[in-house]
Amino acid sequence: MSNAAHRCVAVALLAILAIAMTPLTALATPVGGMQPTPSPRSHCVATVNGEGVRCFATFKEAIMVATGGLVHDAPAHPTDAVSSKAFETKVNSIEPGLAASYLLSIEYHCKRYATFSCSTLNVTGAGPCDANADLDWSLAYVGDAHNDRFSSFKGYSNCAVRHYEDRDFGGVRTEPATLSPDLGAMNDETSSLTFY
Ligand SMILES: [Ca+2]
Ligand SMILES: [Ca+2]
Repeated sequence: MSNAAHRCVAVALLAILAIAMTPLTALATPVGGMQPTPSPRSHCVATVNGEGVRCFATFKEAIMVATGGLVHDAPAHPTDAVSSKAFETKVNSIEPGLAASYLLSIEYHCKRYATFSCSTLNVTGAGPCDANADLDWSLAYVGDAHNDRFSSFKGYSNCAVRHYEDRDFGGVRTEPATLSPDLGAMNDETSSLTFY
């Protein structure tokens, strides 16, 4: 092939690539630079005994319910909860037996706990996790609205969390961990959880 023919092929390939890339770029850039509006009732609370899922318009409300009313001043944005030492200390220092509900983990629909419109599932139990490596709590199904959605998480109340691909603790599973900014191969796969 001549140099000119090589150039033609290269230009044609670049043109195809440019066309293929256009929709991705458009998707990544919000129209007019505006942030998307979070959907209402996008912060939910699930209890490990399978009582069902309750959802709230704000993260603050969800945390209040998840902690039995004891933590009423959570950060407005769930992204800030991850980096707030004050919030973590408040949640983790609730004595066993004091509250009717303990926050076991915050499961984020987005990676790195981020993005303006990130929904959360706040999983609760009747007590914190204990100091032993044994199983303390389990949630056999995260619910239709949260199934195959989690991308990052942080454990609370002394809990390490294991994520399972299928409901009832089946399929691929992660090792128990206290947090992960990116669930990697398990991104958007989790259907059930256990707490240690
Ligand atoms: Ca799944
Ligand atoms: Ca344990």
